[in-house]
Amino acid sequence: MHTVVFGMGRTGEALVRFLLDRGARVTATDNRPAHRLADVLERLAGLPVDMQLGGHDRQLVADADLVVLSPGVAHTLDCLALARKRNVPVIGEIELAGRYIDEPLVAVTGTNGKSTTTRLLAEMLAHSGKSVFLGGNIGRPLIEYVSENKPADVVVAEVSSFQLDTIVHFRPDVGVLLNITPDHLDRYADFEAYARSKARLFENQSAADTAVLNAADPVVARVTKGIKSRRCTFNEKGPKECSAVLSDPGILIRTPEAGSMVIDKQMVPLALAGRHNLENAAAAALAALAAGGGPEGIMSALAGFSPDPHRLAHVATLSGVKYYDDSKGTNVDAAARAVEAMDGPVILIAGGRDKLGGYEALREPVRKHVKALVVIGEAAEAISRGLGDLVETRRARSMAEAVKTAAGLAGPGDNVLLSPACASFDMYDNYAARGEDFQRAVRLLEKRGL
Ligand code: UMA
Repeated sequence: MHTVVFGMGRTGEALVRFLLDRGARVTATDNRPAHRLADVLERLAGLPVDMQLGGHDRQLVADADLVVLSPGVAHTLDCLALARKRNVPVIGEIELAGRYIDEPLVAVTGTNGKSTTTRLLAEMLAHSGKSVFLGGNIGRPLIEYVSENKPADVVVAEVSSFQLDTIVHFRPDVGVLLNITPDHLDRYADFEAYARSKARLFENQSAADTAVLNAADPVVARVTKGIKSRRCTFNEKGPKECSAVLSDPGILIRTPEAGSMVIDKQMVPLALAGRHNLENAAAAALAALAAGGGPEGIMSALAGFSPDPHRLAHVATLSGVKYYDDSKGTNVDAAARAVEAMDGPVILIAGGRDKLGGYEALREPVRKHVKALVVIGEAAEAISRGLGDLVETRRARSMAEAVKTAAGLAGPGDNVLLSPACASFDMYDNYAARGEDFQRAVRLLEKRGL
């Protein structure tokens, strides 16, 4: 069995190990040349894997029996055509992993709030006494769970649209779709194609499976019209058989599994401030109940929850200016939410790899809350064009320069916010590396007493 693995990042490495363990002949390929893959090559040294680096040869898949793609590799690549023509399956990593997972699987997707909801949900199940594997787009490829062979009670996965593009039979017992707003339009033909990709989460579900859906999102409603799954909805106006209603005092949840429960707003920690986080908490609670969690576990997980280190994280307060790292704000909607969550005027640092959806959704929040913009990366020009008429806009060539410029524009009571509205890949390996660079630059200011 000859398997060709596309992409040699975190997923590719895990795939190679899994496939070799199963006795497959493996060829791995990556766009990047060997010197830019030194770490992974070192870790895989001595293993019997053929490599084709620095590009993907058209003939590479000619004698393959199976092709497995990393999420970052577009399933529309030209060189995959030959495999498809020969009826060789071209699948993604979550499809392959899903075929070996027998335990209950809960998968979370949506444009924003995926990671917060996925982590919260995993915590809710853990606090309900279940052993949980947490992985997928959030960090650990699902195939690592299969390789480890340490069965958990529940597998909780964040899944991206990229991962859903390459499924065939992938079928979560519980699927969560939080919201759909423009993102990744650099990879999809249009918004509709992106939205349809998200709905694929439910395409193999039956009435025995659960779909947790945002009742107030018209795009979610539209793309999930025909699904066969049992529906549990959050953002409902009034209670239904399986629903969560968000109101002033808190979240009213009703499910056939647990009856009624109320999550008092006072119980939701500061780390989950804002309406969107109440939505995330409601979705996580519905999914946790569907996967065997209990009300007590849900409440105690909520009480102890701490956010992602690059999601609206307060880094420092220097000369009365607060610095926030929201590097996880990788699309326009996320950045708009971050700007709106700030208390006081904002100096916004934005930019990176443009996702080509435009910056329209940021205009109103920028007009209302932003004092000045500092733009970085490949999208600097596009952001200046989209928002520059609203506020003073400066260009910076590095994160250090951006932070310095923002500091110069800020006064006591202001907030310097990195919420890029773009992907990080023009300047960094990932959003975490970008956030760390921002935090380093802020600490440097602190050290210099600025
Ligand atoms: N590559 C090619 N050919 C291509 C494109 C890429 O060879 O045509 C190579 C790159 O040179 C690189 C490798 O593929 O060496 C990277 O593979 P990858 O982009 O799939 O990255 P991984 O390290 O495997 O990480 C992936 C997810 N990355 C993406 O979807 C871009 C991670 O999500 C995920 O945590 C990880 O698998 C484990 O499941 C990150 C992400 O940015 C957080 N996700 C996007 C998002 O959240 O917006 C979808």
